[in-house]
Amino acid sequence: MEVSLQQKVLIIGDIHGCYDEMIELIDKSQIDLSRDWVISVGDIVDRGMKTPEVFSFFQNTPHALMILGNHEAKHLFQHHKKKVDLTDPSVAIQKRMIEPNQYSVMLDYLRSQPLYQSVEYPNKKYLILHAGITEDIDLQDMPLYLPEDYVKDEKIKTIIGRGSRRRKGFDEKSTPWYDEISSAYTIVFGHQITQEVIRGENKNVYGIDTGCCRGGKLTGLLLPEEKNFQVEAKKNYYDEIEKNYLDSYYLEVFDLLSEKQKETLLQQDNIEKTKKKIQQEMKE
Ligand SMILES: [Mn+2]
Repeated sequence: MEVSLQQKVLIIGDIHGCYDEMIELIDKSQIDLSRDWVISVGDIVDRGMKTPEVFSFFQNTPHALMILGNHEAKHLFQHHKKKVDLTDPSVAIQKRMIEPNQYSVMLDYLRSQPLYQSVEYPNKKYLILHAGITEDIDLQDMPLYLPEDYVKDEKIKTIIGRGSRRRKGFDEKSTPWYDEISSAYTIVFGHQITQEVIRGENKNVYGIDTGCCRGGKLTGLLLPEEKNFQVEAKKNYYDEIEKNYLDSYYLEVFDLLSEKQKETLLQQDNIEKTKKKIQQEMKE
């Protein structure tokens, strides 16, 4: 979208249900939502306690936009496939915290949100996406919306951050994509939790997920001045959810299994394996 230099745009990192911190951040930035804009880098759902409130804010505020993150994609994909991914508790946990009608309204809303969003000032342009891009991804041939069976599309998985920890440019071994990328845009992204904002080798990116849902900070980048605003998390919501929901999640999942699956899982080895898989998946 094109904006004038008189309009401010506040881009907010992964919110993950941290509604109170989000409102505090917007207040702190002093933007005027009758003229200025708020844009989320995606992952408004899961982890935190107030996803319904965050969702209502984006749905009901004309100048608030969001793009999709890997967590929104998980919800849409599992709904489309009509099955629960047993190794991934975040969707099941979130569904317990939101009223079923509102959940289906939320899915409809998410389905129509884009995978990326440009913000073009007269003198500089920005591209907002959730996880990142590697050089072989040309936005010209990227779809703007998430196809229902997107898990077969490596380009979409890259931009949205599905399976990131195993991807070159995103894993711990290779050079991070944001140190190598060259683009006509300054890229603003979330997904990767760091203590401080990521600027990359060439200072042409802003990575703004500072882990609010895990007790870190919620970061906003205010354009056109490129000024950071931050709000401290009120608590580590992720830990709390793990404590309160994960054990009952195991039990619930166990109930869903067939007799044969139960038998297999009851061999100590497999329980440990499954738990490990679940914990790994929770990190993403
Ligand atoms: Mn996230």
